[in-house]
Amino acid sequence: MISLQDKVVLITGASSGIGAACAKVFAQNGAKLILAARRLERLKQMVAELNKEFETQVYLLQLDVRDRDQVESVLTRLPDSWTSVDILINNAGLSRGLDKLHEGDFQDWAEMIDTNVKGLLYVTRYIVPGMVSRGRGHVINIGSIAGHQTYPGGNVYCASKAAVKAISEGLKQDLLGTPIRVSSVDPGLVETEFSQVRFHGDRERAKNVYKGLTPLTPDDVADVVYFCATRSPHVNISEVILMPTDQATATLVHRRIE
Ligand code: NDP
Ligand code: 8X3
Repeated sequence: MISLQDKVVLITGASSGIGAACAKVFAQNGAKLILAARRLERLKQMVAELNKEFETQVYLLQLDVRDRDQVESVLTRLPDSWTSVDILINNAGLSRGLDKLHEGDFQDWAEMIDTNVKGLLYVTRYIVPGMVSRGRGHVINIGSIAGHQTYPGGNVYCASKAAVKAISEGLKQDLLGTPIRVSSVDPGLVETEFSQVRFHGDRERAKNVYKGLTPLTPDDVADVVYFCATRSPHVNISEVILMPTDQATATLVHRRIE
C-alpha cells in the first residue's frame, strides 16, 4: 500500500458530494489538499470542518473548470509548495435535465459537455505534464454507470460520461511507459446534490430518485477512490463500477414500497 502522507491531492468539485467525501478521506490519511470548485464559501466551510478533526494543509481554488483561461491561470500559478500534484481527482461534473434528446435544452447540453468533458480535459492537460516530468502521479476520473449504459432521457449526460470513459482509456494508453496511473471510478446511484442540480433545484423530484432504495453514499465512492490511490505502484486499477445493492443496471433498481 502507498502512504498518502504529504501527497498533494487536487480534487475538483470538492464543495459537495463525492468530491467533499474524497477530501475527508484523503485528509484523514495525511494528504495535502488542493480543493477546487466554484463555490468558495462552501470550500471554506469544509476546511473549517476538516480542521476540527485533522491537521490538514489545504489550498483552495475558486475555479470554474469550463473556463480554460481560468484553469490555465490558476493551475500554472500554484504556490511553489503546491505545484507537485501527486493525485488528480477529476470529479467536478453535473447532469442537467432528463429530457428526450429531440426536446433537449441547448443550455443544459452545453453545461454538461463543457463541465464533464471539456473541463476534465482542461484540468488534465495542465496537471499531467508535471506528473510526467516528475515521474510520478495518478489521475482518478469519476465516470459513471451512465458511461457504460444509456438510459431514456440520459442521452447527453450519458454521452459525456462515455467520453470520460474514452478519455481515461486514451490517457492510460498515452502514458504507457511512464509510472503515471489512470483510474476511472464509475458509480451508480449516489445520493448527493446531483439530482437537485439535474432537476434545476426541484428537491421533491430529486428525492424521488432515491425513494424506496438504499443508494450509495459519497463516502462509499470516496472509499473506492482511496483504494485505487493506495495500491502498490505497479498496480493500476483501471476501472471500477460500483452500484447500490438495490441497483442492477442503469435502469433496473429495486424499490421497497414505503
Ligand atoms: P454534487 O452536485 O453533490 O457535486 C458536484 C460537484 O461538482 C460540486 O462540488 C460542484 O461545485 C462541482 N462542479 C460542478 N460544475 C463545476 C464547474 N463548472 N467547475 C468546478 N466545479 C464544478 O454531485 P456528485 O458529488 O454526485 O457529483 C460528483 C461527480 O460524480 C460528477 O462528475 C457526477 O457526474 C459523478 N457521478 C455522480 C453520481 C450520482 O449518482 N450522484 C453517480 C455517478 C457519477 P460548485 O457548484 O461549487 O462548482
Ligand atoms: C449518475 C448516475 O444513473 O443518475 O451518473 O446517471 S445516473
